[in-house]
Amino acid sequence: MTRDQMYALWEQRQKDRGIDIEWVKERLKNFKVETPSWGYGDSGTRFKVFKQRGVPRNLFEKLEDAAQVHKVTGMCPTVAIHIPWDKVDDFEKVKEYAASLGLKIGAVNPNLFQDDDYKFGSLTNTDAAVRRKAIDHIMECIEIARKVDSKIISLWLADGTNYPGQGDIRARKNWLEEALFEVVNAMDSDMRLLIEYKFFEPAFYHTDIADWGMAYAFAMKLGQRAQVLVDLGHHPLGTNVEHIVAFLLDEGKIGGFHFNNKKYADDDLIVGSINPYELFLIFNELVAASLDPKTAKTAENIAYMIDQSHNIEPKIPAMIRSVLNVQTAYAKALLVNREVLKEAQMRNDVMAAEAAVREAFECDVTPLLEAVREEMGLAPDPMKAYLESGYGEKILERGIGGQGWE
Ligand code: PSV
Ligand code: MN
Ligand code: MN
Repeated sequence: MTRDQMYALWEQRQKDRGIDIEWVKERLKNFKVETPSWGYGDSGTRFKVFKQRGVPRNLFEKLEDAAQVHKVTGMCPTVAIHIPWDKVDDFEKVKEYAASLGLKIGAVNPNLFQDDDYKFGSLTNTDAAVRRKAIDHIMECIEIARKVDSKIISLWLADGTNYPGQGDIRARKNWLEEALFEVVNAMDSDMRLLIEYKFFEPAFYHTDIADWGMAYAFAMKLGQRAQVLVDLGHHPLGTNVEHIVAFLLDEGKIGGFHFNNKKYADDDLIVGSINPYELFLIFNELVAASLDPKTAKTAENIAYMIDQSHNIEPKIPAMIRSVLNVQTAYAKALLVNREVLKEAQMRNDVMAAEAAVREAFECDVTPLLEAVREEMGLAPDPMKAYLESGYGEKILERGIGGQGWE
């Protein structure tokens, strides 16, 4: 059977299920995922960083690698940066170089965890001078965001304590609140502060922003410009992440995602490699919210981002795999027949409601994604296109010991 014949069969099946394929295709063509500059650099565990040959030596080369991911997937036109890892003298030049590669700079991530001064906390340090230094660093990131036309400051804090009694939890909360108010007030009205939470690590007793509720409480107090960022690796095992997503969507307080996957904790594995059903169920909530007038605007403004560490796998293929797995989960969520689901829910038909969701997950979306890519002028198989491009071999001349963790 030819690809066209397979697609025709697939389309007929979906039409018979009551799915509007043109709408699905349109949504897929407009979908974007941001990749992180640090995902192209060397990374590792606390035990070892395995240096890979060909890793970018600076931000410009990270952008070149990111451009390859965008070239084959057609859905990654922005790149998140991390300061000071990606600090350069001239950010105008970065903006121009990104544009020449068909890219833009996305979220600017301050680094408040790799300075000796932050040993006992950054924004929650007992020493006012250290808190000032941390605030000033975020202010510097706001300036950089202005220079590269970015509207997002994405904040993850490593702050926390290792032992009961080590810190005054409420005092730290108040220092943090004070700092966040100063930061948000310095931001332009169309900028957003995305507040990321994480339940442990590097702190092992208490973390100052440990869960979505704490991030939400801060975001509520801070107003319009502050929202919560959900990183899929930052919850205890068993957490119903799609429930958190649905709740935050309804509150208008979810601003972004860090996609990755976990088996145990913050494993930062390839998206969808361990639990693709969870990823699909998250997109199921996002699609539902995008169709509800109450939540459509919030859903529309979500920054989808990858946050991964490729410790043993080649970085560009790992990034492509993640992006494609995100696209697959989204495509499947678009195939849920929402009327059938709603009716089943309203008559409390547990089996039919569960089936309406699962049935979409079980659909093979390969023919759809191949067709969408062809209509976008892309190769039907982006991974194959990248592997055959020769880029992976070409960058080996950069040698070993590019930018990344020590
Ligand atoms: C550390 O847990 C982390 O993975 C956070 O998720 C941040 O988003 C990322 O590093 C970059 O700072
Ligand atoms: Mn993250
Ligand atoms: Mn993380």
